[in-house]
Amino acid sequence: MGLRAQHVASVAKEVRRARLDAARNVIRVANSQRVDAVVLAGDIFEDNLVDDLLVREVMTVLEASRAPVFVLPGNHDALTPEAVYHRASWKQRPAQVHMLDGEAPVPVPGTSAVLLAAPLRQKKGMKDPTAPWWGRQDVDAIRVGVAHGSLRIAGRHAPDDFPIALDAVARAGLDYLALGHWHGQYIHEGRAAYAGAHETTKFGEEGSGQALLVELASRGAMPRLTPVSTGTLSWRAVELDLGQGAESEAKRVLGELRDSAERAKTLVRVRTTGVASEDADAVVKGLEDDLLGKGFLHVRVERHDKAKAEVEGRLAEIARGSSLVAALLGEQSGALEPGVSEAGRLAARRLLSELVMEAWR
Ligand SMILES: [Mn+2]
Repeated sequence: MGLRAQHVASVAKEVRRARLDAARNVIRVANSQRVDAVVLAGDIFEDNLVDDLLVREVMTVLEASRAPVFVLPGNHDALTPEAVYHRASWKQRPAQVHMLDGEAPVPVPGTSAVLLAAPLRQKKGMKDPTAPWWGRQDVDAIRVGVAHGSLRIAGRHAPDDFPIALDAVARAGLDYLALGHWHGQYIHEGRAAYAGAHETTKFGEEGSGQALLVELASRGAMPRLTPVSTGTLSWRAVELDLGQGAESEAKRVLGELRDSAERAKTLVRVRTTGVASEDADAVVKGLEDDLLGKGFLHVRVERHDKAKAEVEGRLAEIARGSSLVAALLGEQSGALEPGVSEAGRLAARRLLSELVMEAWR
């Protein structure tokens, strides 16, 4: 809540409003499924500077929940002295909204389950937030951990990202571990999961716009996990390879976007790549106007292509310093091995263009 959405500044207000709508969806599903608890595993707020008006709007959403709502401070809304959770506006929250800000297990009313919380008190940290639970299995109840950080999966976490042991569930004797931090829904070995951000935050983000319905029958039983769609906006990212011919590519992109269900709720990003021919500018502009005219919420064209003349100029420059490159470009055809075919020369030229563009990036 309170996402600044500077990447889509012109519709930031709509994007922020959508996040409230999606939160209402979470509570609506929770009510219709008659859940025992709603667990929000951190980063409810973008930061601790969010507007008080937003804090009150979020409360109004949570007030509609029939089940108790448990809120864990994450790294964005960490429990620092300046935390949003210390404000008067948050302290006036509805009676069914509880903070997970302590170490003692929190019983879920009407069930035999307890929540173990790992509230964050800083933005970054090297320690596993679940470590204090390890080896403490003295509770005869369904044990649900609630933590915020990154599962220690190679390439998917930074050392200061509150790394979480892959076997945290076994170490702490948990039935289930509710995780927050990653935006995409991710289930780890059936007993730990990121539900995902309830609404997508940016282009190219996968698995967000969801919540997770978690059913725990008894201590030790495998949880039953059911993804629930809660997002309201769709973020479509498409690529336009101008090297493949601008006209046909523009047609393909238009066709790809034709099936967008609700255009007023769809943001589109078109990213151009490849070596652009002379007619590319006009075609790209035409495509942008076309899409804007079709009623999409937001259309952004990002040019990552290179003008043909520019690439040719750079190639010619390189060719002056290399007889092989010059030969491949066909400027000194005599320097090539007699066996090199015209097709081979063209392929080499294309490869060189790509290398030049790669170096530019
Ligand atoms: Mn986070």
